[in-house]
Amino acid sequence: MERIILDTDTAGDDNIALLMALKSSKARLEAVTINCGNINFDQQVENALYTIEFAGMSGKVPVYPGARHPLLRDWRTVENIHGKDGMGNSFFPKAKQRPEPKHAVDAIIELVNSNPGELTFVEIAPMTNIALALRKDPSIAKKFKSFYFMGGTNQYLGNVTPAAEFNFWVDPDAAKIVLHSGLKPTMVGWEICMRHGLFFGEELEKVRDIGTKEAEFFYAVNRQVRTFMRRERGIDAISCPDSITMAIVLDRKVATSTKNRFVEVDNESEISRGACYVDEYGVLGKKPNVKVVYEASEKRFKDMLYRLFREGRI
Ligand SMILES: [Ca+2]
Repeated sequence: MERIILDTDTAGDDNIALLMALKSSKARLEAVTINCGNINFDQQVENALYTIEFAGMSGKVPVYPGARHPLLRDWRTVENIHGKDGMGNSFFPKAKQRPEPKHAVDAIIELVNSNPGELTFVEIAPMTNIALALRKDPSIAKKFKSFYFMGGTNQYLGNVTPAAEFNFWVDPDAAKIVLHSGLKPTMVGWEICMRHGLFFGEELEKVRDIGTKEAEFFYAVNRQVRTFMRRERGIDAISCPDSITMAIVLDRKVATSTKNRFVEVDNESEISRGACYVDEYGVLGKKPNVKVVYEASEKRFKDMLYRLFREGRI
């Protein structure tokens, strides 16, 4: 049983990762924390609350709003990718559950300190909250059971600039703090999503035909991403970086190859802001600080999602 804290900038695929954690028999979601990133901050909070209600878990999983801004940088939100509401322009009704008054950073510190060695942290957003938590109480770095993040790239193209993946780009300073904190995280880079975490048009229509509310939810929250990918990237597909990360957390066999590597992020230059460097040959002579996922099983990942769509549970 994984007891999970999920940090999210809730839009599009974040909702699916959240739904997976809520619907997994192998996980208990202890808290959701919200980090600035994809879209308007308060809308992200609402999206997390809505997804919890959608899963029939209203009132059972607390949502803590966190950092509304990266540590040092300005950034741009991506409503153009996820829709104005971050939910494919579904404009779902407001959930009954309201966010907690406590700040995400304090919630993380308290939860980890009262459950040392027990909690798995899943980061599917820029890393501002966890960086602030690590600055406020550095001792928590050694108190996670495990730590996974979706972010960066391993010898691959960026998606927000030629150099950088979005989560690392939004807050490279926070990513730097986390990488050098002694946490030993597992990394799922953007390339894993592009190689193994795409749903193409025909598959999407098949998902829609399943006709359950979970299948329809998946189709709806990703609708705008599909339009964006068609128009801007020239492929009829949607990308699932956060849900493939959650699949790896829930079933280790989804990650078929991992390597310990030294990973660094560029938080100094402007053109390469947020660029991620995985020292493949160990030329820097630095001790590996990250377990990098090199390959994943697309079949295992999608089988898990299809189970969720058909049976409402995984
Ligand atoms: Ca995300």
